[in-house]
Amino acid sequence: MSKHKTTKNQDAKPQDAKSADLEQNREYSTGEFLTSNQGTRINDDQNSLKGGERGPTLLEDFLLREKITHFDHERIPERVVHARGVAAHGYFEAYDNAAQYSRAAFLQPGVRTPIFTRFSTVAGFRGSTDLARDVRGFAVKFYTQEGIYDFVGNNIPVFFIQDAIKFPDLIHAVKPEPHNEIPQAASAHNTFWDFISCNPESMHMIMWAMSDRAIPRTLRMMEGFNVHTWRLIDAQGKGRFVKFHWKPKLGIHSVVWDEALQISGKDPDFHRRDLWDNIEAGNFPEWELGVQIVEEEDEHKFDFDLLDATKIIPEELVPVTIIGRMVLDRNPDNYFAETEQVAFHPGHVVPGIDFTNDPLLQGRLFSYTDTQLTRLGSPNFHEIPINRSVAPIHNNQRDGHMRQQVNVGKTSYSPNLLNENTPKQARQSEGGFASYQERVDGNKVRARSKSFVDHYSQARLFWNSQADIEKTHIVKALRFELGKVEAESVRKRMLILLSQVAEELAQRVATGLGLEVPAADGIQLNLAVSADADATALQSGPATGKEGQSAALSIVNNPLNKEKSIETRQVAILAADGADATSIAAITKALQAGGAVAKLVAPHLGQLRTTGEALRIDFSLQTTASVMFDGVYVAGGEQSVQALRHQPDAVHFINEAFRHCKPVGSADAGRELLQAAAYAGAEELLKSPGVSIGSSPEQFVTDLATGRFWQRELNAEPKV
Ligand code: HDD
Repeated sequence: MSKHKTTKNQDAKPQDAKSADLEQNREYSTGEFLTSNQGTRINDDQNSLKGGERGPTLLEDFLLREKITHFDHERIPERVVHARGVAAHGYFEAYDNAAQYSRAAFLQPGVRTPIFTRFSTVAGFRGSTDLARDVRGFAVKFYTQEGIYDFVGNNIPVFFIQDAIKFPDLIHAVKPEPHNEIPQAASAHNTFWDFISCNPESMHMIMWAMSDRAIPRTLRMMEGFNVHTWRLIDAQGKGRFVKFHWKPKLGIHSVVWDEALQISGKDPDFHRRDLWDNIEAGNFPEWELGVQIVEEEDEHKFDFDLLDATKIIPEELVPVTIIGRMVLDRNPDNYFAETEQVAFHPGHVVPGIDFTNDPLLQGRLFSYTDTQLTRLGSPNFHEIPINRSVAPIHNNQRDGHMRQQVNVGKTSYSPNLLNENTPKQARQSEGGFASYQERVDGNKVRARSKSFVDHYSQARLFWNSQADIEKTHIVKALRFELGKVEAESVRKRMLILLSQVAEELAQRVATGLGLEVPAADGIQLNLAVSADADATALQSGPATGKEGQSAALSIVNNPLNKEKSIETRQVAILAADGADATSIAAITKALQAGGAVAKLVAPHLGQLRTTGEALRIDFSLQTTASVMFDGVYVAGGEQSVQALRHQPDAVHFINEAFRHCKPVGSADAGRELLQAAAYAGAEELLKSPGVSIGSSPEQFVTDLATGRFWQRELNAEPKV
């Protein structure tokens, strides 16, 4: 049963400062009378007021009018990007080493700060699928004692463009096309790739977006980045450059594209449900916060510009130091009030954190408050409970739509004599924010720095760092996406851009498209230049001589995935009536011991007759599918196995799990079902790694911890 109760004397909600603050606005209705918005108790909410039982409704009916009017205005504009999201409450805890880099109060040793984290997809509308190939937003609101700090990042460490002035173009290109509003939540269409093909600065980001990073297994198993280089200021006022990373405790995991397509139909709320269910079950998602620190004097020691948001700092060059952790431990009470109305802004900073001149960041600093005025309707959006700071607010900003605060007194200006010249400015020693005094010197120009021009080297580093299967997935993703593009001119230009990253990549994609890779000679690849610019000077040469690798860029080889765990993994136990109770008990016990979740899936719902006690069935074959699970295990019992053998849904279940390279196991008797299921020939399936028949449940658990058995895919389609 849900832990969310509607009465006030519920089991104690965790009373961190923000939860206590929200309590002022919570409404509990259990046992209460129904009232109008004015507090008048309602006697009849089923019938409108009429002139006679069969007569017209009267304008006098204030209850009808109030109810319908409120309903008519229930919707607000969805976010122009990141419309689809899901969020949870939790806390951030600073480790002892954080304070050496920043004087921020929430980074002092052991300080625990309430947070609210919202994950999102970027392109789809609010009702779109969770499993779109897309960047995931990763936004964390810290309710610190010094005011709100917002971390507004993504699960990918770079971005498509280098300057914010291009953001509307990028988003117009990726959103559904304007004439027919097709396609929903997808980049696989003409306008997106048209834009990209003219805009080589996107190529590094494209590599990430076409990789499995863009289709996470769950939101709990992805990294988070604040993309730009930021600045941390320590207690002595010394500034350092910083890149932020969230490192997931459960490692980084993804689904495969075919699986994502199936999930979008079977359960478009897959990620949202996973986050909700795991928090309800007490499996609190956790990330550690890491920083890459660069001393100011080292700003120019790299072969890329720290201010360029299309570049990472490879972890081999500057290691990530872990400085704290975030735990999500409470679901919101109300989706609209919290998840929809939360308003993030990269410009919400506290003393100890400051900006850099990254031109993408600089433009963002304008956009986020501006967009809330349309979305939330008033400059008072900071008063909405989820946005409200736990640090007190005193200033001379006044009035506006829906003002909640009742400002007492007659002064609303500064300086003044009538109110002791307060509210007063705070010295830095009193917590006052003072902008970092960076020296700025230059002509006023609309221009791109030449140090931003190399567009392919890091894209190539990413490609080189991928395992074989990851390269194959990138090739397949590009074949899919460009295959959906109708304009051959765009496909060809994209092949040229890919050839600038890696010839092998371009060739493999071209084979799938049935095209040759055109020569790049004499073609102006970068069309994103100003009218008077020297386009040649702004043209990036192909990536050359960069054959390095970085394990942190791969999922398969990622250091975060070294620890093999089955925690919170979902396994389907396939069974029909007559199943062997002992085999079900053994596998369930083994899975639960490692923290995985076993679900009984059978041809029908209700109770499963077994050789022992009857068991409650979690899903019928009609209400779930193998794509909902990380592995499948066939229960023993001749009668059960024979029944499943003749169920196309059961056979398909195994086939699909096998095709998606998941562990497939069975008690001894299950062999026959697996043989019946083998789409690529029984022998191949039965001998494949990750298929365990009649071995101990522990073997299946080991396979589950391994995750996916990619060799199957590489064997099945060796030429991709
Ligand atoms: Fe943005 C929302 C992340 C570039 C303009 N952005 C938004 C959200 C995230 C990001 C996570 C959703 C926050 C939420 O859950 O409410 N955005 C990024 C990152 C970027 C980035 C990591 C590049 C490094 N964004 C960016 C640019 C602009 C915007 C360059 C405009 C110049 N973003 C917005 C916005 C949104 C937004 C229009 C829509 C809803 C909102 O702000 O509150 O202002």
